[in-house]
Amino acid sequence: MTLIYVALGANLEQPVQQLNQAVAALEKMADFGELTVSSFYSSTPMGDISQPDYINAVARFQTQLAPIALLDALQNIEQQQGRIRKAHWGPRTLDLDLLLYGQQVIDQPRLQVPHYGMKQRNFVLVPLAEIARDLILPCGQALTSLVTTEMHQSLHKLSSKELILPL
Ligand code: ROI
Repeated sequence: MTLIYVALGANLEQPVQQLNQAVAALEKMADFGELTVSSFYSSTPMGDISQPDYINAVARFQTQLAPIALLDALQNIEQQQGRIRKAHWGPRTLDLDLLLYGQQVIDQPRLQVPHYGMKQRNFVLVPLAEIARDLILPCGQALTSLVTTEMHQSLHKLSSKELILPL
């Protein structure tokens, strides 16, 4: 059994609903105990392509799946939610990125864990720190040492009202 973290992101086709649906699908995958999910955050798009703001969150659960089987399962959920991805770094209906698989370091053509971009991405680190304050990354770095005040300021945590009304 391994504790894993997944980053969720969406900026098309009612992103809040996309994330809620993805959380429900991940809950079915969680083997024992509960799935923990962070607040939802709206974030400005990273990258040069002009596109709508994203909704981002991070989820944690236990799994018995091996890393590649887990990746397949995550991609399956993306497909089921009609993943549209027009361009690399372009808008998408749903993105599920495996951030951490226990303390393992994985470097395979299809899968790099820890996720290559996570240390630079406020929309990953802030929700991750919300549910895993004391996390130490496989490289030995404490998560708290990576999260800055500016990172918090550039994200907007969605209120319960915003979660009910479609954005
Ligand atoms: N930008 C934000 N803010 N959130 C994302 O989830 C996200 N995902 C991406 C790129 C296009 C890099 N930009 C993003 O894949």
